[in-house]
Amino acid sequence: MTLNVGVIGTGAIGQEHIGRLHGKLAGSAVVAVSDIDRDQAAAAAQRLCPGATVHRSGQDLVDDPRVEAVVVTSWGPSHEEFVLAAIAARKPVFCEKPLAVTAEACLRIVHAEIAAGRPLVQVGFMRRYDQGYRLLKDAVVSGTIGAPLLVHCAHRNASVPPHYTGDMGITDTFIHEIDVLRWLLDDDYVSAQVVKGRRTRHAPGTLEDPYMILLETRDGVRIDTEVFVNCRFGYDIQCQVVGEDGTASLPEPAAVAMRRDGQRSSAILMDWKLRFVDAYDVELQDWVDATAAGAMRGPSAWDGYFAAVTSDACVEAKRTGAIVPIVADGRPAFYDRQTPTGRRGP
Ligand code: NAD
Ligand code: ISE
Repeated sequence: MTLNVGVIGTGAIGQEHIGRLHGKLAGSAVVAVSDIDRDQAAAAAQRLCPGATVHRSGQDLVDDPRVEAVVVTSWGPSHEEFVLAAIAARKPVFCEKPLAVTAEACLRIVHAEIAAGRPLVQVGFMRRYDQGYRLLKDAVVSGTIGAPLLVHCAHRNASVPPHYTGDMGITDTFIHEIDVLRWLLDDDYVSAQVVKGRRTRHAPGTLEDPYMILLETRDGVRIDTEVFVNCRFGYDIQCQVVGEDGTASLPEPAAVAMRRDGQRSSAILMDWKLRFVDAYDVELQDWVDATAAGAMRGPSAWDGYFAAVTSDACVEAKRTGAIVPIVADGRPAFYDRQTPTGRRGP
């Protein structure tokens, strides 16, 4: 059985996911694509999924009877429209993060999904599928380091493109930590603070870079994260949990250790595509398998909503310098079904 997928948005990650869903993973094929840049969509289809229909709009793609499930990889501000269209058509939809750009928009998706009567939405929080984060969660859950007290993280990108502006350090980048740490600790957040410091001369335009984000969880765990998106040296994701009896750290990606010319060195990956290549594969294979079986078990629309509430609070904290409370609606019982393993899955 092959799941026929339509992909809306054929930019960087859209092309990555088309390559996965058409040829790399088992049980799926990409039968339709669309992008506001139609030429780019046509070129991507020709290269990655020849024969796929190139639709004029995302809505046309959703309406295509051959499309059984939808993948949304367009720019964040367009996600809400396409996810709501897929829900209206009762088609399962995998949406890259962020689910939508505001908490209100995410809540509209939550309400539409509940009204549809069955889970249809998965959000692309792929770090939950990364082997390193899974091992780290096992270490925390096993109690080996005692109760978690503090978490130290860094999210560093070598550089960012010109369209990366404003608060994208939070809404596009830190949103990964927001989701994965909530899953890792099985906890929710209660407050956020942002501490800005000296600005790197490598930051483009008026972008503020780097800064520190401090989160407090319901259980009292304190999390500090350095967000630094023009660090130059590579793509670097760090996470260390400090417990009552020890610490546990995210493993570094495997790299050959070299000795040469009086130096010891090992390569650092330069972007997210390679750093999380296996996690994306596992994530999408799981989505294909679950979708084909009529289930939905990954990060839910509710997780997307809670991430947006947190990211909205971080944006306000960055603007005001205040410690901002994080207040979300109560989780509807509907979402208990999508998290069968552990308190919050996947
Ligand atoms: P990109 O700019 O390379 O590609 C986005 C594409 O969307 C472009 O081709 C653009 O023309 C298209 N698009 C924009 N509005 C559209 C609309 N209304 N209808 C159809 N197409 C439209 O960006 P990207 O890096 O591929 O990011 C896309 C999404 O994926 C973003 O939400 C981003 O946050 C997310 N992303 C996630 C990860 C991850 O690690 N999970 C990594 C990269 C990007
Ligand atoms: C990008 O959209 C991603 O999701 C990457 O994982 C992240 O590291 C990067 O900062 C974002 O811009």
